[in-house]
Amino acid sequence: MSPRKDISIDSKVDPLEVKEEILKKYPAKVARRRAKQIVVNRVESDDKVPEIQANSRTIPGILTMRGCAYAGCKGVVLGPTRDILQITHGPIGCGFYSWLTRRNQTKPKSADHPNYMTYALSTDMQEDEIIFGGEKKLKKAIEEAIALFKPKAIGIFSTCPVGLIGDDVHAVAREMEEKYPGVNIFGFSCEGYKGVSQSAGHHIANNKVFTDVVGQLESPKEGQFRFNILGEYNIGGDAFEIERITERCGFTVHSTFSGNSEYDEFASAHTADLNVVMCHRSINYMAEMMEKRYGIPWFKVNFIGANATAKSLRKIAAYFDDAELTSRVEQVIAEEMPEVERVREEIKSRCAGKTAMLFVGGSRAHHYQELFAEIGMKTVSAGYEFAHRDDYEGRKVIGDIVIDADTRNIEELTVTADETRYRARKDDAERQRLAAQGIRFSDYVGMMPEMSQNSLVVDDLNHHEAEVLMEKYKPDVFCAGIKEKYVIQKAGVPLKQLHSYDYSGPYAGFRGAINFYREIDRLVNSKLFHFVKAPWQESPELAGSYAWDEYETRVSNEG
Ligand code: CFM
Repeated sequence: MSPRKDISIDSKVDPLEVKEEILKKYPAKVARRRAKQIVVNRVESDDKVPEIQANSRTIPGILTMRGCAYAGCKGVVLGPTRDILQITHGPIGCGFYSWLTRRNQTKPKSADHPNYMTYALSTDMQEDEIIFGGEKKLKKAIEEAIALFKPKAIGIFSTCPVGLIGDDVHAVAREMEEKYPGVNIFGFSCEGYKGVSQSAGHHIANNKVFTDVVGQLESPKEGQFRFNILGEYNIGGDAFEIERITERCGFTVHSTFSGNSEYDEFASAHTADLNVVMCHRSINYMAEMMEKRYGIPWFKVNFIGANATAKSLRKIAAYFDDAELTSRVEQVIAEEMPEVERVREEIKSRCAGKTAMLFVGGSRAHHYQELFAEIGMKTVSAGYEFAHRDDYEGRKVIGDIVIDADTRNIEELTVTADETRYRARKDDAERQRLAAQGIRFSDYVGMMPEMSQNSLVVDDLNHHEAEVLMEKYKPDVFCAGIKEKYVIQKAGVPLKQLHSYDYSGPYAGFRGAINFYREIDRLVNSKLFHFVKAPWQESPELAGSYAWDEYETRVSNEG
């Protein structure tokens, strides 16, 4: 990640004015709250950036881009694992909508290895269960699933009604495990309402995988330089490209949490010698807990962007400190880069100076700025849907984050060193040697310190705000998801989906960078979007005002 803080955005748009324009439409109370989540970026010498409010409840009535805790747990963290049988305990809609929609891919090691990812298993809760309880039906579902699939492990995922009616999925898991001792059965209290967004579901998933899966098997993979990749989910085949590169370099990726992964890899992940973290938001908990219990250090990497990929490979090589490994890594970079550079130069000539906006999840809005910068494009505005302050401002602010009731709702595990299996992988001298090479353990610098001065950072963006941003900045491309895609494109701005990649990918690694450059080139240089006229541009819109504001004014005038 190259610092870009000295590049000011050369634009006629005043971000403060844009902020005012956004807030103008809101009732006073809403405007006050949203003002704290919309920040003009200022990077000071020590990477200090302004405070942004994040990970707080969305104001009712606002059309947020966020998802739920169930989505974060079942869909995001566990979803890409192919041989943990996943049962959604709840009404059928939750299971259906989390069925393959994320485009995480997988490749079983051989034809006889199981892959349950194409299935959607649900207890299909009905009114009867809502009234009389659903535990019986869940037990039946587990027995049926074991008879059909004979899985090693089963995860039970709770949806909102489970918590509301009080079904105890953990008791069911224990009972079923006693009955079927060969199957590891565990439940997740990831009811959709559990947090303010899917971020809560990440934490719940991390906790359970850590307590019930990691450490269950002592079967290290062969290889001298073994590490786990945390927070890489193989969307559009990203993990395949990362595996291709790391294999060429001579590394052994022990387990990916959780792209293209399987149960045994999770269960023995504690035997690896390093954890590298891609998506900090979704899996920092696991990295921290594995370090405390097993002594595995972690640092942040980024395989989005060719330069970032090269930098990350060098960082991992430096950690293992082996001359032969280092020269192999250099050789791979030297072989991969010429093609990347050839395409990059060609595309840069057509894309340089154009502008992008990124509003995605909890890490991609940061990582993808790297790819845009490589083809000379500027990120004028960006934000996360559900990230926390540390993802914006860097982990240095963790101590200052006020823990509210919503966060307290999610269990924070107390983890201590494992009596027999704790093994510090690096001593102080080694850590100092690596620190001298710029390797910062247990750290994430955050998005804002690497963004341009005066760029506009918006947390939990909504439709109204997106419309103002488009009108004011007229960006050449807007990156978000399917919920935003058609509203943005009808307004004449191309939208690139950075969740599902619009049925394309991979975008990680060297080949992924080439794919991305080419697609962005086609999007921003297409004339098509300029001919688009949205229905609301041609016929007048209905306008409304907030009765509450008028009422408040009247009351205060009368009072
Ligand atoms: Fe991490 Fe993700 Fe993301 Fe995320 Fe997600 Fe995703 Fe995302 Mo969609 S784990 S935070 S909850 S990088 S599903 S693979 S694209 S919002 S930016």
